[in-house]
Amino acid sequence: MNVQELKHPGLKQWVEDAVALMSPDSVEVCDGSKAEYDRMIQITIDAGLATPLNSEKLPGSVLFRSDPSDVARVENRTYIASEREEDAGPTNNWINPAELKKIMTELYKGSMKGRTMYVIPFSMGPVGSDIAKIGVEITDSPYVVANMHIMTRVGTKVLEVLGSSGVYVPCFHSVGKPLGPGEKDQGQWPCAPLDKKYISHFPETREIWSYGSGYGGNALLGKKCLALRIASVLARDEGWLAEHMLILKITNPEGEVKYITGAFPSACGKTNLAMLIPILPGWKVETVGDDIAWMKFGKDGRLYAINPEAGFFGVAPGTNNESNRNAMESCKKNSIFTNCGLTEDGDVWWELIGHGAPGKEIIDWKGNKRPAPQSDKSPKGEEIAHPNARFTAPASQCPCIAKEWEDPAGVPISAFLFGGRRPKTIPLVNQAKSWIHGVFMGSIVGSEVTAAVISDQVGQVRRDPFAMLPFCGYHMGDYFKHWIKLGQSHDESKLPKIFFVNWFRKNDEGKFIWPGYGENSRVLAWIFDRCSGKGKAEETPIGFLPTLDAITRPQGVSETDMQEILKVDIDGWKAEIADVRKNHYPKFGDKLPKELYTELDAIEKRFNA
Ligand code: OXD
Ligand code: MN
Repeated sequence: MNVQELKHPGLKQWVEDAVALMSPDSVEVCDGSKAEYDRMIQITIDAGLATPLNSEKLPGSVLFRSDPSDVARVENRTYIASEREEDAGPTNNWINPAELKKIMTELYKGSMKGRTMYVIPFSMGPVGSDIAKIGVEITDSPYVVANMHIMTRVGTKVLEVLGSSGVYVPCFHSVGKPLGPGEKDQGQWPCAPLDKKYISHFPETREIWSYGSGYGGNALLGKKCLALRIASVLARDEGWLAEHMLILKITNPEGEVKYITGAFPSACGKTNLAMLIPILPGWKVETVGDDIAWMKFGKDGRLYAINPEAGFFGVAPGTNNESNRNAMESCKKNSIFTNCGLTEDGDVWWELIGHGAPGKEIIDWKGNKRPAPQSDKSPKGEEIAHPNARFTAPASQCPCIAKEWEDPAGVPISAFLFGGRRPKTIPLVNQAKSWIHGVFMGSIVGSEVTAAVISDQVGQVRRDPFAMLPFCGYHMGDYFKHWIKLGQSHDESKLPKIFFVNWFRKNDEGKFIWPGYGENSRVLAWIFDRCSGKGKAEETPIGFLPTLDAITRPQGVSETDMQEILKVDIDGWKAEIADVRKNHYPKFGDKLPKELYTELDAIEKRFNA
């Protein structure tokens, strides 16, 4: 489709203005067809950016290698440009919106020369769902178009819902690498240097402007930018929740079904939990979403969640048939791999994939030939796949996708989980005493830093409230307030119950006590039962903990181990509370709701009682 055929006058004008600013050689409005996807992939293959993979092992799949300077989300180049700095809050970067638009307009001038501008109408959530939102991304990257095809619903059907006056979130994206006459990418991933990259959000006008990066959340603007940063602002204003949460469907042996959502900071096994294979006989766990949940109240007063995405953008290293067989199956075909190793037989390889690589050589993520690894580990410090290498796979290919994953009405949520990597103190599972206590739990979520995140802070606990720190489009203190307000304005008995889980407790030798993965279904079963008013628990100063016999023990976990991970570590909690009081809550200044200090005081008092 060409721009002239657009039926929405505002959208047409916006595209025409962008064309005048960015000067692409040509413009295409995406229709979302398979033919279009195939064409995008062919364009990237012809430009030397994509390598087709072995058509028997990974049919319809390709591998990309990005520039080494463009391998992850760039949090220090990500901006919440609200009118007032205090509305962005202390945990977001801020630039005055007019000033930022001026800087970026200069960068966008002629930035698409030599390239095609693609106009991608996309829906976050099933097309036409009341909970869904429409965005339109303008990009000069066919890699982005292909990824958006998998991660969102794209094309003509979205324009039909938008009609001639519908509301959409306008999203600009340019890789920031115009081409001179006759110039081609020739295998060189196009992007701009770090100090020219901007991932900008304008919360009042609900706009997204991204420049200089072609990678992941910086460029696939439906995901973190729209579905979390902008949507969190919409949710605050409209009385719903846009959260960094997976969505699970759980069925017990009696056939009863419950849905739960869960927020975990990066590197805590969220995708693995979203696709868990339960070891408990008779229990079934299915996936509705692995990263983001949008939740609105139904007429019955319950919260209903949709997964706004249509695919998985999963971290490859560490994914194998033991840790996540369903993810391995999901990316067996029609998938896009980025920054993985390439084996001699045209297969992908990454650290902890579960096997060595065939043949003599392998090509690493930087395009260098290296000796093929015999085991599933690379030489230390010389990864063959980048630690943030990714697979983009259609959710519909997931063997455990729930049949209602695209239900436009969403699924009713019974429980929220919060979690993090906490080697000490935080028990295996703990149920909040009330909504406000649960909000308190969410506000202090923390996770031990692993080498994959920030190497110079390994072992320290980094607080990441609600796992939203990099994704909240406004002041986090106001975000806490929004959660508290929802509790106050709804019938608490119909709200999800809140739990804190921790699969990562370690013993004094530094070994994990709890085996995790499928064994976590033992904990999910207790949570499920608690939501039905069952499941044995004991009230403690920190919340409801399972009694020792309430959760069956996995092999290799002794009764003493179980006691250890289910007890209240009084000294550890006192230190935790002191840390929150001294180092965490003060960051939010006077926007930190007083109700949270009241919770903190109450827990402290219970210890001293
Ligand atoms: C992600 C993240 O990539 O949370 O989903 O970092
Ligand atoms: Mn995420």
